Amino acid sequence: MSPHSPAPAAYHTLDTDGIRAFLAGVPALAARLGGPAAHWRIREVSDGNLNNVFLIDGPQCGVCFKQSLPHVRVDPAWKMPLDRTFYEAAYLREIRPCVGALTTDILHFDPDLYVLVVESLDRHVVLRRGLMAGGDWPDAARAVGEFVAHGTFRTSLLAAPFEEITHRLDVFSGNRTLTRITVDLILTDPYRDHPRNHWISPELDSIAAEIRTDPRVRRRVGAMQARFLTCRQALLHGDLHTGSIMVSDDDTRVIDGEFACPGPIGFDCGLFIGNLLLHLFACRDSGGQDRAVRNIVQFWTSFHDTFLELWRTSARQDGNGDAYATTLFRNDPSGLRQAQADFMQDVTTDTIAFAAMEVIRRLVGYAHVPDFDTIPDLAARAGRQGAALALARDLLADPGLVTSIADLASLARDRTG
Ligand code: SR1
Ligand code: MG
Repeated sequence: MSPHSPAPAAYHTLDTDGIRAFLAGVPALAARLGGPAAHWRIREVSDGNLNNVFLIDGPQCGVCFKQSLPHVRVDPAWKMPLDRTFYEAAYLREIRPCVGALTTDILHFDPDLYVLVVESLDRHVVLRRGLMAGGDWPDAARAVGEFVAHGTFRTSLLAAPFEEITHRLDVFSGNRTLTRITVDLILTDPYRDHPRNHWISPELDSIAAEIRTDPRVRRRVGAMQARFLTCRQALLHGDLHTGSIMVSDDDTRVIDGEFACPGPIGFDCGLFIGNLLLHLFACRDSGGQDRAVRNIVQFWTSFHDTFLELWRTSARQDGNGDAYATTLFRNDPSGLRQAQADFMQDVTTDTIAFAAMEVIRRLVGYAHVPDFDTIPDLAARAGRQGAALALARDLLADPGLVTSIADLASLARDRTG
């Protein structure tokens, strides 16, 4: 399967009648929904920036329908190729065997209409929206850590020989449309004048200018650009913010893998932690702030411990990954432990830098987060955003400021005032 380019002639954007007819024409989906198609309830739930998303409920079951648009959903003037649902489908096929029910099951992909159908999560809420409403899901951050650990370890050269790994990663190197979005919006635009950049108030002018003019920030951002584009450690989700997580009382799912690409593991970790930091700075009550700090630490502990456990188990079972090969360390267990600690420290360093860059792009770049909308007073909102930006600036300017995620969380907590 490979994506069409340019758009196939058969492509058209489906409205609710079109969706009903489409689903009725796929026997497995029609059977899953049950009953006559005329009885299916179809509602639009598009929440992200890029695609149309609908939930369809039948008498038996529900499904989630997602279709690429030939433009950015929230900005029709921004034209975009359709191939993103192809990559999301490919990511789900790749990752589902690694992470099981921590993501959704793929039910159907149509390569002409760029339609992806997955299981419906209609008893779940988007984690970002839930956190903004003051909710708490004490197991969610741990589950996301497990997702990242399994998904990245098992698509890395720690887990299998290069013949099994690199050609699978190569597929996702083709995800150029959305990788360009990441390169521009996260890694480049906030550090230059660009019409897409904006912020909520002139009170942020000075910190935005400082971020752009500090030579230490510039050097670090350059290094992180190179790291993102050259370090093919594993298959990344690529857009792991709190809007890409669905939670219920007893279940957590990672969705929206359309930005999947090969890259450094700390990128996924950094985006998730960056969004938890943004939530922390947007929280005004100490209970919410405590929970945000707890979520950061729980995510990291879960990711770190699960990843290392997978590595140790693989090494004990004579794992045949070509990186840090078991044969190299057969008579040197302490050498392997040190190598593992060094590897995890590199992931930590990447995570802190990418978290800082995610904070910056979500406040002075394009695609801001809504978390701060919970602060009605604009000056107070700008004050909190300024504090988050100053922390991000300091983290990039001084790589020695914090060297662990626990220290990052407590420094951020101190800076919320
Ligand atoms: C034009 S896309 C803007 C952002 O939305 C997605 O969720 C990604 O975060 C992307 O950077
Ligand atoms: Mg998304």
